[in-house]
Amino acid sequence: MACYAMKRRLLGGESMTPMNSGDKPTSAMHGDLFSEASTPAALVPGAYILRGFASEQDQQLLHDLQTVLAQAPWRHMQTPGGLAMSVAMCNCGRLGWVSDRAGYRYTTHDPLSGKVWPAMPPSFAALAQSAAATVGFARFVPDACLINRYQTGAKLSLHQDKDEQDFSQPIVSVSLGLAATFLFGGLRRSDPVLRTELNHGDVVVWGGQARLRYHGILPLKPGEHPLTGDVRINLTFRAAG
Ligand SMILES: O=C(O)CCC(=O)C(=O)O
Ligand SMILES: [Mn+2]
Repeated sequence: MACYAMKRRLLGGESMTPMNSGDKPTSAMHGDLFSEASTPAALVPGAYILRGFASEQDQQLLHDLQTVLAQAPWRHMQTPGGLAMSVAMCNCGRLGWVSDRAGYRYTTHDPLSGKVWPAMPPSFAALAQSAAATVGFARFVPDACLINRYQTGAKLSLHQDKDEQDFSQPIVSVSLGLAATFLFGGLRRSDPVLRTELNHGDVVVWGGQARLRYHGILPLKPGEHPLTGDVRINLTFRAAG
């Protein structure tokens, strides 16, 4: 219990103002169709949900996250337009994704500390590679892990992951803690959007023809998770450089 309390202190942060979403999903996914643990289910061609794939390693992942956070703390990056993002972020791996007034890009160094980003914990890399291989991306070697922390009301608007060099490599996205609604659209922002609930331990992998699909997260609902407290943690793995 003491261990959980410590994790929750380190995972938590300043309070956030709830935000409203402008996202309007146009069709619904049925979570119960995809509830069997670790059986990959195709969301659309090239995109898969592996329910509970990370559940067994959850404590290890959260433990290793503390080591990363001790070197690169949470921060709310600025959008190029100058607004603070509602999701708090940090990075580990050779490359880290950053956003500021100059735009979106990958850097080898944390702008806050001037030091290289913390190393990617072996538990992170192994999980990402194993999830990717399970759905056919056997050569995936992530060099970047963007770590997102959602507090109540935090959201990620529909966007494409397109700052990476090689779109033949997939995205691997791991959910820990509170559940959130994942939006998965098409190749244009205006395309219809599927929605599905992402729960603790779920992993989504998208690549191939799905690699550049728009996606996002609806504002996080308040809640309490035994391992993360009042937040959702997402680990997004990419082969960026
Ligand atoms: O939190 C998530 O599940 C998605 C994160 C994401 O899309 C990103 O970091 O680019
Ligand atoms: Mn993304």
